[in-house]
Amino acid sequence: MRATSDFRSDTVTRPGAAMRAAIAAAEVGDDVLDGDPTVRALEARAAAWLGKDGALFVPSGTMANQVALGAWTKPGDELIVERDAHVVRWEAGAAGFLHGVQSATLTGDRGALDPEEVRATIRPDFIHSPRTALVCVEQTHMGSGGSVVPLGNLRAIAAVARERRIPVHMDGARLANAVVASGVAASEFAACADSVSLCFSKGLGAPIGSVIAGSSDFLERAKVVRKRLGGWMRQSGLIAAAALYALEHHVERLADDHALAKELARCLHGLPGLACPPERIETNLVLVQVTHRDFDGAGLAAKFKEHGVLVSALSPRALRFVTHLDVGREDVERVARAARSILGVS
Ligand code: TLP
Repeated sequence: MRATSDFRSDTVTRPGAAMRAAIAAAEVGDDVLDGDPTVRALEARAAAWLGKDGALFVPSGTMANQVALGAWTKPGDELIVERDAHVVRWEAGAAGFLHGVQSATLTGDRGALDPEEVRATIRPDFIHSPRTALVCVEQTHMGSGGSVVPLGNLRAIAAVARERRIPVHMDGARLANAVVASGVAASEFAACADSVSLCFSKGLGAPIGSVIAGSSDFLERAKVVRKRLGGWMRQSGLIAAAALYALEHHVERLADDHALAKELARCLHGLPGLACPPERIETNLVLVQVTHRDFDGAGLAAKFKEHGVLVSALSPRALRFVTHLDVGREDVERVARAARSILGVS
């Protein structure tokens, strides 16, 4: 049994022996001067998986999103985005800070924007209005607990945006989870967007790295933004090798994480003051609503820690458990035991 069972995020995984061997064996070069061969291989492989012309390797999912925003917008522009999206809630105001753009936020239904609301939010061509420069979608949608935004909805959003010649960016940090959960190809989801980010350091289990993919025209502009943000790295083949390994070996196994997340929800749902209906768990995130009269989210997380379980308190009323490569059935059993002990259930 591990000393702690870490459910805070799927970002916590550590590379195993085979991934470390791939890192050690990586052929590298100076990516800025000559192109690093392993980075190029990863970019080509990710672009093919996403059905895009190309992809750029960047250090993080946040940078992938911000490279896209910088490539699509000008200061004074506006983007349309779901109110709980990572780009507005979790990137420290980067859209305004880095690019001078503001966000028109809409409330989604488990991450899905209403196409008619998007249409109504697009600004008219009017001197007093900001220009609507971008629509952002997120797949899977983190804020609603890893829900898969349906392909039909993404297509409808893309149709509305394209009518008005507005590009769509997809934050696909956990796109691979959506692919495995739905059976829809990554390229089908990605076809609904003009740029797509994809993270290797979440459920795919690599230590570092994301890509931002799109058309050749988009990538020309994106390269300049990556350069400005300091995201063009040198012998980055070392980390790209881990990402390549992850893309080759860790996609299908995400189904195990999804099954484990459902199992975890079954253990917790209905305990006093906790709700996380298992039928709502679609991928590897379990959002638990906390309505206990003695504990808020942070209080419960502290109690879980005493039992060797690490979990994130996303708000006073919500805990988030995330399943990944480095937790298994015995860790879920530990959560169940801990919860019963904390809540006094025999
Ligand atoms: N999300 C992290 C935290 O920032 C909340 C997590 O633990 O879930 N898009 C989405 C949808 C994400 O969930 C994240 C990371 C990112 C982008 C940013 O990725 P990084 O952390 O690599 O910058």
